[in-house]
Amino acid sequence: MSIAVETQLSSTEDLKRVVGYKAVDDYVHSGMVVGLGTGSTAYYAIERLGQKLQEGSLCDVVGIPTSTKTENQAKSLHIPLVTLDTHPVVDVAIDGADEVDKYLNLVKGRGGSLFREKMIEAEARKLVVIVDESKLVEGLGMTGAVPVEVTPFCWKHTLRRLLGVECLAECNVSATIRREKGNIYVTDNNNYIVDLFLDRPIPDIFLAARQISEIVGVVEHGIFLNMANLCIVSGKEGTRVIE
Ligand code: ABF
Repeated sequence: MSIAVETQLSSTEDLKRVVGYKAVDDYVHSGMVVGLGTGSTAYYAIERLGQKLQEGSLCDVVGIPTSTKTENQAKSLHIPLVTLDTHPVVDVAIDGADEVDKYLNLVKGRGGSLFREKMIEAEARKLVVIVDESKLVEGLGMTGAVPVEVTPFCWKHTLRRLLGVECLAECNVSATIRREKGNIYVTDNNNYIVDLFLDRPIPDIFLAARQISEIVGVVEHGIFLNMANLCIVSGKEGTRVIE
């Protein structure tokens, strides 16, 4: 019996659920405007928020969704939704990440919703990142793509310009347009995503972020610098908070 419980608690879904629930339990209070992240970990935070509003242990909370997927989940749970247009200050935002370094800089967007995430989370008084420990890295850019949202207009040109980003040259950068079921993936903002792949961590992440942003045709990139206030991390040993 105890073995079954232990196995269950260390499943990937449990690792995601525990941080999602903890983020809401510890950082969301009645009356708050909450940025609702996107992804399979943020899913559990939204689930928890819906439960607490339903049972009445939280009230007067409104959410700002960072994707249409999250918007649909929040609506199904009857979480009242607003936008930055009417609620420009976000008390707390809760979201997952693809990579987290020791300074709490992040790579995000492998799930496809980086632009809305960055726009909303940039306005958050507190950004709570929720991950399992597999997302913790020594240097950013190594475990998968660094996503860049680009305009559909002349995207091949923008992709070539991204390949030419000077400070990525030493990481042997390669780039692909993101596809889904054979078609080019289209974001919630009707843009495309170029995924950058590197063979080593980006040496100067601030310079890389700046050089990528300077390319006309880039809408936003998935490098989130100096935005996260804390990170709740789950592992087989339990959860911990990095601040
Ligand atoms: C979003 O969800 C993205 O920015 C990131 O790509 C992803 C992490 O998702 P998951 O929790 O499913 O690993 O926040």
